[in-house]
Amino acid sequence: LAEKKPKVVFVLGGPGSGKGTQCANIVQHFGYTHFSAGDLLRAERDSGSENGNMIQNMMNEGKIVPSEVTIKLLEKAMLESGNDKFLIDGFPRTEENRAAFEAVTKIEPEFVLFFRCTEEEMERRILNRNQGRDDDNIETIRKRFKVFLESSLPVIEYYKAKGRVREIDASKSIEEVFEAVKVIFTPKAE
Ligand code: UP5
Ligand code: MG
Repeated sequence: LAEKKPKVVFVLGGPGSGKGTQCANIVQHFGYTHFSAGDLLRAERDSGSENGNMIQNMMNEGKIVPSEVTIKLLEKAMLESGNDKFLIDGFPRTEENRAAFEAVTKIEPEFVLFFRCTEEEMERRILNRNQGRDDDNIETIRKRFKVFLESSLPVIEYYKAKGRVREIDASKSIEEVFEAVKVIFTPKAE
């Protein structure tokens, strides 16, 4: 995978900040292939894999699945896609995730898109979503928020220190957020 020198953008933000929604828009306009780590893990869980129960239990507690499981799924998806431009949504979620991904794939992100949103708004969005996700109940949502603050924000801080973070106010409407996203993805004229 490293030999193909793929272009990777990590798309990060709290639960319900709009990562999946905006990634779908970016795919339409900018030719990226989108992989949500959460979606890949849910598909793995539903495939009858030996890790299925473990994944289900971790997700119900809002905990982070061991890096090697998630990284394998991401690598496989990227290799099979045939594309060389990827949006990786909802990963890395811990410093350990980040370091393991770098060590295994030798890939560093072009930049990190960070959707900043208030918890109040994220909670409202998740509770309105109604897509039958087992982790979309108020108890698990609170756990996901806690894990995001404690484990995932440090990843954003790490990339911020490297000047790699592009932050967007994600509490606005879907259209307004995408206008800000477009500015970031549009190549600047020299
Ligand atoms: N919506 C979106 N944008 C809106 C806007 N601007 N205004 C109003 N409404 C908006 O959006 C959520 C809802 O809000 C939708 O109904 C949408 O229409 C609306 P969505 O785009 O789905 O937000 P997203 O940020 O993708 O929310 P999601 O719930 O998917 O985020 P999580 O980060 O919580 O979920 P994920 O699937 O990434 O992870 C789930 C679990 O998997 C984790 O808790 C963890 O247990 C596990 N996991 C790992 O262990 N490792 C990983 O690497 C990844 C996940
Ligand atoms: Mg999502």
